[in-house]
Amino acid sequence: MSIEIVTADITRLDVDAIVNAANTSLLGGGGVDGAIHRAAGPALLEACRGLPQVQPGVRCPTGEARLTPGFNLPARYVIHTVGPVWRGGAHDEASLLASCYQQSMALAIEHAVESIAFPAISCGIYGYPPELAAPLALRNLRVAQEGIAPIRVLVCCFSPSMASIWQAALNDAG
Ligand code: AR6
Repeated sequence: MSIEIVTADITRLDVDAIVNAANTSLLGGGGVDGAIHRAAGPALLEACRGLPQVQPGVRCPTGEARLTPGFNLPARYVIHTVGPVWRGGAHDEASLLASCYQQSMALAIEHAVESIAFPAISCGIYGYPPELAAPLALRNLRVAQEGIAPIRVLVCCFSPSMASIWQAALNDAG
């Protein structure tokens, strides 16, 4: 098992895949989504546009994941996932966030990814408390790594304060 917490701009990381905290349209937005689209270039938007809509305007329902090439990024792939909006915790937020990590890891394994970086999905604009998101994410990442060839998993935080919350959760998990 290998999980590391780093403080960095995820678009700069030299890994096989980076995960995008997207919205259901997959057509870009603010936060890490905006940064990934800017760094990958316009071909990423075209690739996302080409993904099938499961409902009008929805290319990836909340809790699911989709894979595209990374285009101008150092990463070969972008795995787009849509975290839940935090609405107090009684609206399935935890199981939807768990599903983001599970589905992203399943796609990574399917594509023989050897290293992958996750942002703190839902912990920005979507308002998920990071103290609750971190242990849940790490638990799911650990389970996803059981019984497979080792994958290097990074959680890429954008600020030292976010990284310290994730590092504490990693330390607590032993
Ligand atoms: N590298 C790593 N982490 C980053 C970067 C970066 N370049 N930029 C921001 N973060 P957010 P969400 C951190 O809001 O909460 C978009 O508009 C950020 O500080 O990007 O899942 C989508 O289109 C925070 O800790 O994602 C959706 O509409 C974490 O990434 C919505 O935001 C996630 O924050 C998704 O909201």
